[in-house]
Amino acid sequence: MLKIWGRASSSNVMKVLWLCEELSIPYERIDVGGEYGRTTEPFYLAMNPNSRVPTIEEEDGYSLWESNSILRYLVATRAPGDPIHPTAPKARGDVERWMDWQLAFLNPPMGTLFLGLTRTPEAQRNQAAIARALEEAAGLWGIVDKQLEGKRHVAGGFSLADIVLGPYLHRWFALPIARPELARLEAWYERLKAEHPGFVTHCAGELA
Ligand SMILES: N[C@@H](CCC(=O)N[C@@H](CS)C(=O)NCC(=O)O)C(=O)O
Repeated sequence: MLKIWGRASSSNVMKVLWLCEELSIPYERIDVGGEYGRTTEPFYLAMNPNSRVPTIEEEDGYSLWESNSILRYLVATRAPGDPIHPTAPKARGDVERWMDWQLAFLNPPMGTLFLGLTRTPEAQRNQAAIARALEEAAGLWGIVDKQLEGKRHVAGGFSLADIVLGPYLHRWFALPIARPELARLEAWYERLKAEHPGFVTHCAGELA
């Protein structure tokens, strides 16, 4: 059976768990990272030299890290041709650019906001950095809001683009911050909750 190494509170692990639910992929998840540690032990470093989660491990010993690469790999091996990761080059490009955008643009300010406001004691918070991240993230979510004009999903039909943005979308709406009104973004968030039980189970819980 597929092994998923990583604590369920990690946004990058959440993406993988949600995809497994969408595609009915059986797996065993093992808690590592954060309070569970173990990611600096030799057996883990041999699979993932970054000491980060998630890492997946196949029965034949093959292992893979980088959550978005894991998503592509799981579709290719478990559901090749599934529209969740389109094969036509332009449709695939439309999905993959949001996957890269999530890692390159959205992740840094959302990481600062989430870690700053949940895992850092109030007295130790860098309020200036949090304010800058909030402004930056608001601009980025504004781009997604505009992209959603006349659409139910970020890129064509439901796809990996929705999955990689989902955990951060939930945090955006769950964090105690002053958000600009972005009606299409909020409607998409509500749609994901109503139509994707895997999103609710794995990505839209209490912030921890
Ligand atoms: N780009 C990597 C980032 C992985 C990453 O930074 N994971 C975080 C959790 S979201 C982590 O491992 N933090 C340390 C830990 O949990 O011990 C990916 O997408 O998989």
